[in-house]
Order: sequence, then C-alpha cells, then structure tokens
Amino acid sequence: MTTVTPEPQAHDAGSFPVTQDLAEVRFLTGISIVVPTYREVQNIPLLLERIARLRRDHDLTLEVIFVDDDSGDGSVEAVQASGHDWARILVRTENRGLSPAVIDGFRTARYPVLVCMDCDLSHPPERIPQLILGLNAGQQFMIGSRYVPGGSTDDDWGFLRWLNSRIATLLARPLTQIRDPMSGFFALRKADFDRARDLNPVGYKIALELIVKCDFENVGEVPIEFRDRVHGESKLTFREQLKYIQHLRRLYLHRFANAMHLAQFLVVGASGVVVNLVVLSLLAAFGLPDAICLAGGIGVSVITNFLLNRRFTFSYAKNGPILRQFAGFLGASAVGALVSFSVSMMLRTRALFDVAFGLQLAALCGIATGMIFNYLGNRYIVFRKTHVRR
Ligand SMILES: Nc1nc2c(ncn2[C@@H]2O[C@H](COP(=O)(O)OP(=O)(O)O)[C@@H](O)[C@H]2O)c(=O)[nH]1
Ligand SMILES: [Mg+2]
Repeated sequence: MTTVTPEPQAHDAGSFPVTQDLAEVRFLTGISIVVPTYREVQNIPLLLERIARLRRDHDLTLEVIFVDDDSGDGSVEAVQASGHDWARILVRTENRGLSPAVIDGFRTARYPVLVCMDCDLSHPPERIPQLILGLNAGQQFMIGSRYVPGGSTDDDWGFLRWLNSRIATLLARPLTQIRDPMSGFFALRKADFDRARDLNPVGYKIALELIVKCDFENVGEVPIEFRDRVHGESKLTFREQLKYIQHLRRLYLHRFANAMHLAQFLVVGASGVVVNLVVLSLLAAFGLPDAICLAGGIGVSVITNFLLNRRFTFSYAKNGPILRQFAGFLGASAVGALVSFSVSMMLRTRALFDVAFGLQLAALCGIATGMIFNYLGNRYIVFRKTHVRR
C-alpha cells in the first residue's frame, strides 16, 4: 500500500500546481472518466465545467461517460446541452444499480486509463492527475481516500454516518489494507479491468470488488477532501448497506476459500461438542450406565455434525446421495469415535490413572483425542499425498 502525497498547496481544492511530474500527465494516453448517475441533472453541468477546466489546464485527452439508469429528469439533455464532444451519456434500462452501471461504462470506454467518480461533486476531479500519476508510478489501482493524511470529510458528517463508514471499512480490512476501500473515486488500467473474471457486484462497493477480483496488490491512495452533495439526494439506502454484508461474504469466499471451509468445519465441530455433552448429561440424568451415555453423546453428535457439514461446510454437495455420503462420513469418523469412546471409558474406570475422571471431563478428553485421530487419519490416509508416478 502506498500513499501518493500531493504537493502541500494542492490541498486547497481547485488549485493544482503543475510540477514536472504533473506536466507528464499530458503525455499519457487518454482517460475515460465513468460517472454513474441517477437523478443528477443539477450536478451534471457543474461536474462537466470542472472537468473541462482540468482538461484545458493539463491538455488532457479524455472522455466522460455518464452511465444513467433512466433517470428521466433531463440528464440526457443536460449532457447534450453542454456541447462537449468528449462527453456522452449511456442510458440503461436493465440490471439497474451503481456497480453494474460502472462496469457497463468501463466496457464501453475507449481509452486505456479508467477513472470512476460520483456525479454529486463529492469527489474533486482536480485529483485525477494524481490518481494517474500513481498508475504511472507502477500502482495497479489508485483510490481517492478520505482517511489518509491530508484527506477529509465534510464537518457535518454526523457521528452515526462516520461510524457506519468506519465499521464498513474495518469489515473489509482482511480483504485489503487500504484505508478507504469504500471510496467511489478511483483509477485503473483498462487492460487490467478487461482481465477481471467473475465480477459480481452486489451493491455499492465497486472498488472493493475490483481490488479483490483483479487481485490487485499495489494499490495507492491519494488524499481527497470529500464534499457533501449540495444538489439531489443520496441513493445509499439501508437496503444497500445490507447488500454490503452479502457482498463481503462473497468476497471472503473468493479470497479465502480454503480457510472459510476449514473455519466452517471447526464451527460445526464445536457445535458437535456441545450436542455431545448435552446428550450424555441427559442420559446420565436418567441413571443410564456410563457406556450408554458416552456412546449416545457420540452417536447424536456424529449425526448433527454430518447434517451441518453437508448443509454448510460442503454445501456444494448438499444435493448428493445422502445415505452414501453418511456412510463415507461414518467411516471417516469411526476411528475417531472409537478412540474417543475408549479414552473416555479408560479415564472413567481408572484404567489409565489412579483417579476416576468426572463423566463430562472424561468425555471432553476423549473428544480431544478422537479429533486428533480424525485429523491424522484424514491427513495421512484419506487425503494422503499420492506417490508421483514416473
Ligand atoms: N447508474 C446509477 N447510478 C447510481 C445509482 N445509485 C447511485 N448512483 C450514482 O452513484 C453515485 C454515488 O451515489 P450517491 O447517492 O451519491 O451515494 P453516496 O455518495 O454514498 O451517498 C452518484 O453519482 C449517483 O448518482 C444507480 O442505481 N444507478
Ligand atoms: Mg455521493
């Protein structure tokens, strides 16, 4: 992670020193700026005006593509009225939503550098050259960030809105180390975008989706002053925020497939321990002999473990032949169960030590030993490494 720090005076939005580096931006290939819009008719001319100034000042080759979800509020006319031949608007009527709109815009972009930004003037277009300098310096993805030194949000961000944004960012931390992955202001190369596979953006967080699915490692941040919108309304609803949780789960499964399976397997195993202890304590309460209590606890927990693993951990196999799967599972657990039972009984009957263990403690020790056997059996027998054939 790198932070590309702008020149100190660049913090006052709008003014932008043309240093040696920034001058270089002129020689870069063209930039396609994609702006998802929904009911932004008032903001379109204001944004175009600022981009026009930027284009002039830096002699940039660029196009602006508004991707509108059929707002019907005069947005199309507003773009046409601007008279800029480098600005156009796509009107979508299907698969509505911010992220799909951005992806559609990127697909129709004609230049090798892609920029995405909001239409509501929250994102300063004057920072675009710095995003591009980051790409030039070897970054794969550059993001305009509120949370790196020099970045800020408007003062009237209420505590709840701030907290919400910070929690959302924290939940994404295992996926990316950048400070502001929630930002909708970013730049990347079209060639990298074209290589992205299984893009499946649910909701708002298109930058996060791209960083994870494109496996970007070099991501840089440029501080921005985030301005609250003056015209129109935010479309970030509570429903969108719920979709974010769903989006995160998919991204975690994509990035950590093996670890997610193991974690689910362990959670199911832990639930089995609880089931085991509850069942054996119930049977003991009826005054049944220890052997029956221990066997009952193991038997019931093997069944619940099987059902839960089939439903969650290995959910891809949940429609397979259940009896055959159960037989396989029993075979795999049999050794562990037998060890668990024997160890518990030996602890209980003083066959191992001089003291007799309590029933539950004996059961827990048995379970722990049985699990080690289960693991070793799977590791070295069921899933052993096969010999390399010549
Ligand atoms: N095409 C399209 N654009 C959208 C949609 N929802 C929001 N936008 C645009 O995406 C940008 C960010 O949305 P905004 O409502 O400002 O979200 P906020 O900044 O998180 O409050 C703005 O330019 C919106 O006009 C949508 O469903 N389709
Ligand atoms: Mg906004």
